[in-house]
Amino acid sequence: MARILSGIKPTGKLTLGNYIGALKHFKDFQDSGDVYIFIADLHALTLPIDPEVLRINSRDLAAFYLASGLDPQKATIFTQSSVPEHAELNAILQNYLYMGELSRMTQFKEKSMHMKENAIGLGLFAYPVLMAADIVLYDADIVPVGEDQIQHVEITRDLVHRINSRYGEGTLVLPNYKINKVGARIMSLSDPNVKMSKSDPKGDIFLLDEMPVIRKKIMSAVTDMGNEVKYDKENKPGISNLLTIYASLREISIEEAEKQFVGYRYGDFKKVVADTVIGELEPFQNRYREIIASGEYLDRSEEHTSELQSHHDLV
Ligand code: ATP
Ligand code: LTN
Repeated sequence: MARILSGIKPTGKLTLGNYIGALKHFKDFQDSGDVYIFIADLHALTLPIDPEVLRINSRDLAAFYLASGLDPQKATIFTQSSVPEHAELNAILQNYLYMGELSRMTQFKEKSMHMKENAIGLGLFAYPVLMAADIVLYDADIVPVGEDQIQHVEITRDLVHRINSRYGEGTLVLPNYKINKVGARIMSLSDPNVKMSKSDPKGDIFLLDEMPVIRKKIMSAVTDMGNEVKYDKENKPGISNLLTIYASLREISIEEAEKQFVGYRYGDFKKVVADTVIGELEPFQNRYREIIASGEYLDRSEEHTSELQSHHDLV
């Protein structure tokens, strides 16, 4: 049975990008695979964060995992920091990834670009080492992520090759990333040339936005001056992004989505996209609220984590 592992950082309010690129798909693996989904709170420390905010975000993220349809009877949901082996293996693996390759990581370059050198934490630079530790610790075969995380899974693969050639084939399991054909990179609604990201909230749809707010954001999404609903990332990045959002939520191809909107004006097209996003997020939010109100699994998550520790000989 394949082992599937992924995580999300509890750094802020989750966006529609996180949902479409990652969260929505985790449950798809739980009937056929051995699924481990965690709250990447150690990764959240790589940029400054208030401890109380981190605590609230982590609980919220656990509720989002459940609301997305992950079933704790089928999948193991846990907090990264409560399994000490993540940090232990991180300390070992840091000897096997090199400064040169870490400094080429796009995420590091983007996040550190506007920071003063003496304010960039070592953890931000070494972020992929901890992520590699997360992955190899569980012998994960498949790592479902959005497009921006491919590079980090690839560096993990380099590390696995390196370790296996040094210590023998099969020492570590070689993971593969899994991205969705449609929706692996959702762009900002206010600037369709930049990624929708929870730490850069301009133009984002947040998973807990109220329905009228979601509608307003989509209706005012930046588009081009044309009038044809067509996928063309170069010349129509805004329309292409909305088509991607629509197609991924409807689980159809971009071509099928394009066909549905032949002859539509931009305003009418946006209205259908807004209805679709609302149709998805309204029931999701209701489930989230029920989970938060009942507190059941959230309060038991600590117990769950210690069970995990005793059941698995992880390192
Ligand atoms: P931050 O802005 O704090 O770096 P983020 O929004 O990029 O956060 P992560 O916790 O880094 O969120 O990502 C969680 C998952 O969501 C990852 O698998 C990531 O690839 C995916 N993801 C993030 N943003 C998008 C996006 N705009 N489109 C598709 N997938 C995304
Ligand atoms: N870096 C990831 C979160 C993450 C992760 C992982 C994803 C941390 N460890 C291991 C998959 C596997 C991100 O989404 N920013």
